[in-house]
Amino acid sequence: MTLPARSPADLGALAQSLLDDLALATDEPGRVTRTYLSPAHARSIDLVGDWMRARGLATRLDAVATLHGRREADGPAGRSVLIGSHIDTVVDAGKLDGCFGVVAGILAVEEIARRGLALPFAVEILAFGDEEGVRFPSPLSSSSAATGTYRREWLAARDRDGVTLDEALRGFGCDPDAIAAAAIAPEGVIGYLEVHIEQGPRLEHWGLPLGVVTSIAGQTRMGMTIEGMAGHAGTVPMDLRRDAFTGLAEIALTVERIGRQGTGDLVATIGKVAVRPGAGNTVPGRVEASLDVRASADAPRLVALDRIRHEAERIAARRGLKIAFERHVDVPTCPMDERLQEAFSRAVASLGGDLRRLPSGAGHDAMAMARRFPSAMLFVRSKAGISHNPLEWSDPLDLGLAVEALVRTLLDLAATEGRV
Ligand code: HGY
Ligand code: MN
Ligand code: MN
Repeated sequence: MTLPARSPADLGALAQSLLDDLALATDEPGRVTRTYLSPAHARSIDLVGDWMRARGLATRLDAVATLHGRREADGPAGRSVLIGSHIDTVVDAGKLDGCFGVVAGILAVEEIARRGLALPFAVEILAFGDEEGVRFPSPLSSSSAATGTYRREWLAARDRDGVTLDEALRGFGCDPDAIAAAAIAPEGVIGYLEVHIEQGPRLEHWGLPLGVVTSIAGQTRMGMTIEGMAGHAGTVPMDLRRDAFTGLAEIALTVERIGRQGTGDLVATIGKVAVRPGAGNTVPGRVEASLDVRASADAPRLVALDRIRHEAERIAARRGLKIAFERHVDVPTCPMDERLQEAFSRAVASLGGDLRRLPSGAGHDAMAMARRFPSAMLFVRSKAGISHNPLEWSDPLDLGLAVEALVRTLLDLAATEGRV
């Protein structure tokens, strides 16, 4: 029995209601914070898993707690199309980042079934639990497991309570020793599609609801540790101090200056700082800070990193401080698959309006998935480009258009499957 196709407005309203429900799965009542392997992550797996099962998808959890929802092909078993994104969030997040990509996949698969349309391939929806790398310095770890590129050293990483990722996985009922089995064989996969909010201002500036992603900016994420000497705020003279925080402050302004001077839309950010011992009447003896450097081309990013490191070491030496860097992430600029970009583009064009392609400054699971599968992304307009912020918002009509575009992309791939 076929049912009338839902309009983009209806699809968008439905997507928004699911996202509103998912946002209630939070570790911090009153705001959206859902970190990897937390109680909120467990609740989100139950909720999204219910949505998948209610729509006839077979669900399973892999060794790194990625939730899989699979719809088999109509007819003889063939290859599969992967659709996914992440359901973990940053601290005090919006409702859309990552989560909408999973909701869009679920609604697109449902919509194809409602319309009585057949797909000659399976569709597997992946809800990744660790894209942001907020609880552990292990961004993209879930999608890395899906592509057999997991870094075993992540398992020894500790969260702010000293719990290792290995312990957290086992406490969650997962088996770190089975991570290799989480890798999806590339032979049977047509490609990976990710629908995601733009998290930037371009589509809004162009007056467009959707855009096709050309490439994802390379990024390097590091930890900086600066050691000085803690001391009494009332007795240590200013010229005898080895203040780790003021050392970081000078380094932070240097990072900003180098970021501003960079090319290739270079950006450089210090987003997280821990000052030790953290007492108001004590000269800071130690500071731990994050460093995040990105650019749409690899050369400007690598040049900036060298300059930052060199100048930070000079500042530390002049101030009698010791500085150490630890590299957590180093991913090159990631081009998206041309054939899948074309499929997304035809789908967007069929909805009317202009078609624009754009690079992504934000990182995504598609960077990890592209290591093993042809991968592509579709962006949805973000109001004022805001993200990683509770003010993050996209017009539900735009969300519905994205779901409809994903439906049409799957149908486009269905039309060519078997002939490629
Ligand atoms: O940091 C990023 O680019 C992504 O939001 N995890
Ligand atoms: Mn994010
Ligand atoms: Mn994201």
